[in-house]
Amino acid sequence: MEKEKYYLTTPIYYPSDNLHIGHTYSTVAADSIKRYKKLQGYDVFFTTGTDEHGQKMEEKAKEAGLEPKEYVDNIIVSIKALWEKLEIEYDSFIRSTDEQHEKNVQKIFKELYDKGEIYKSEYEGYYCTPCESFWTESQLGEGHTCPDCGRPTNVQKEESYFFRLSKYKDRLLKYYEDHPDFIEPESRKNEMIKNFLENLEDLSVSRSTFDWGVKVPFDDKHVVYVWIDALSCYLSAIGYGADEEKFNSFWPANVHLVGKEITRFHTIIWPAILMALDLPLPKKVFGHGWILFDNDKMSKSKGNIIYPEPIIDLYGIDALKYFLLREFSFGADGSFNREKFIRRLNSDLANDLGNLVSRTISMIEKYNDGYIPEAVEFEAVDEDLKQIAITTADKVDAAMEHFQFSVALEEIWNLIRRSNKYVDETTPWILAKDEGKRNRLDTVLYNLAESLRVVSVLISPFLSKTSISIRKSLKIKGEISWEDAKTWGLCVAGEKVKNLGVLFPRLDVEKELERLNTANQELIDQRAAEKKAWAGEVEEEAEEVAGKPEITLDDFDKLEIKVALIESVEDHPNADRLYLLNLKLGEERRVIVSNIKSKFSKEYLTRKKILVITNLKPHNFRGVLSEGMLLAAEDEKGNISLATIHEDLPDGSVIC
Ligand code: ME8
Repeated sequence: MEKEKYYLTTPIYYPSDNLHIGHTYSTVAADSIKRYKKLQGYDVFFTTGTDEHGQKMEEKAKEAGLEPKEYVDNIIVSIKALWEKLEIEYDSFIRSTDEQHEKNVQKIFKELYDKGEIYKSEYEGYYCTPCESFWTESQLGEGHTCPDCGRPTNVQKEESYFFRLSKYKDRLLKYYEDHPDFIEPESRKNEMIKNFLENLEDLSVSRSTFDWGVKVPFDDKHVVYVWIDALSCYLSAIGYGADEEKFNSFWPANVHLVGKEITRFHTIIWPAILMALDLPLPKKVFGHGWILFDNDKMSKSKGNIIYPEPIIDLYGIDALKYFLLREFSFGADGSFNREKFIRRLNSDLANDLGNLVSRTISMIEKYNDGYIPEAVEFEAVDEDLKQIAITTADKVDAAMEHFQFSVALEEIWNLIRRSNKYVDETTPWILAKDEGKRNRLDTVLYNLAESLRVVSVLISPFLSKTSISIRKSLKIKGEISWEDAKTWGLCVAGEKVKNLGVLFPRLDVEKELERLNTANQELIDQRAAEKKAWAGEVEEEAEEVAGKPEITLDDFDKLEIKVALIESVEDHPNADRLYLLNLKLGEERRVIVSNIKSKFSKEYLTRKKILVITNLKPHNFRGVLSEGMLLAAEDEKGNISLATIHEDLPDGSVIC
């Protein structure tokens, strides 16, 4: 039977070499959803990517002294490396500069224009450059600031194409009503209706003040508004315009995961565009909260950015993923705090999960030579454990229906804690002292192994590395499925367990705070140093392009440049690549040595009038004294043109 398709996306990120843990939030969540749905038997397609056009990027590239494409190409490498480090299982990394995508954006724009959904007019409004958004006065924050990012806006006027967004107000409201799960969490839906839908105006969808974007196909003075470009990436990634079968099998998306500040684009602009294109709408847009640092927004200028890399290097991917998904409620803002992070690692990963794994495996080793025993003698407490174990998956499902990761993990940890309690209740170390309790001991050990196996399935979408370790340790072979978490008795008696050592060591809070802080600061410093070195290089290059340092007229006056007639050309007797040019400058005769042999023939040069610096200190080139230097222009490819004069002035004339 064909698997049901499930299409899921993260935002299409602005290329930045500075992605912090906040940026990893959507991606870690999406990766978990992908693994969870896959385990349930869905054919999942997960898209992420980069949103590379726009004025901001054009400016950044300029600052870096690069062409925009060259600039973004460099950054993409670091973004992909981060996703690889986090073992993110995406299926498509779409770039808004991909050729097919650019074609799609033009096709979409033209289709909307042909349908009368886009028209040309003039725009005057408050423009926020970082957000690349125009705002009306009523939408602005205090002091004419951008309502999205809080930064100052400036008034700009330009000719623009407009999308008839205002006419979609009623259809959007009706869609929200008919599809109560379209916007989650619920609070964001109310915000959208109250803050944005009520005063919906037509949307400016082209820019003519910068160049770095997809050209409007029928008016190349304009580039397409970055948000149309970026949102359409969701379509391009699954074959829009190229592979209709694939596209139709995955569209509409099941869920777009986005940060709260871009929910508006995904729940108002995007559905309206799709309605105008007669395409079905995504089933859900989930606007998650922001991760703050100690309740403050993370920013480079505040120096409070928390990078994921040091956390992964010190504690592993699963520790970071667990903290992000467990600590914060996905829809709300949350604050990262190092101490909270370490304490949670200690309590949940070391004490609860790590402890259950190590106790179970070491007791099987100690009391049964490492072999999983058979369960033969049951008591009420076993049934209690079993019931909790096999019903946890349903509880996780209920939470995951609304992407409540923290609730889902809390349910799994209830089972882990219940299993640890089961050890304390059944006291295997006492049973082991009494040969008559052998069957009971075997049953307890089997149940513990089995409960751990169920845990390994349940945590697999969220802590995939740990899940694999546990399964290896219990010798669970083959693929697992979500159903395995609802079934009791799949551990095979007689298999020999493998001790993999400590999965999550207990951490000394003070010591780790210091280590974590230092590692993060080192990365901040290293990145700042790299930026500085890079800026230095760019400056040097710019200087080269801009030319040599300023000179005064007096400096220039020191040069003597004259018109010289090349009377004849000879090969240098001692150097294959050099010519000797015999020059006539009025009454005077001179020889200069020149390296233009590979560029010009003797015939070409003979009888040419050229410009020569005549007061240059003579220099001996391989035994021939050169009395001056000719002037020529050279381009980047090494093409040379000799400097000469247009008027037919006599040789010996002075350049002034
Ligand atoms: O907005 N906590 O890209 P982007 C949680 N290109 N999430 C955070 C965060 C934080 N501290 N900081 C950033 C864009 N994010 C557009 C998207 S989609 C068609 C175009 C999230 O790189 C932010 O909320 O600025 C957003 O969802 C994502 O990172 C990418 O942001």
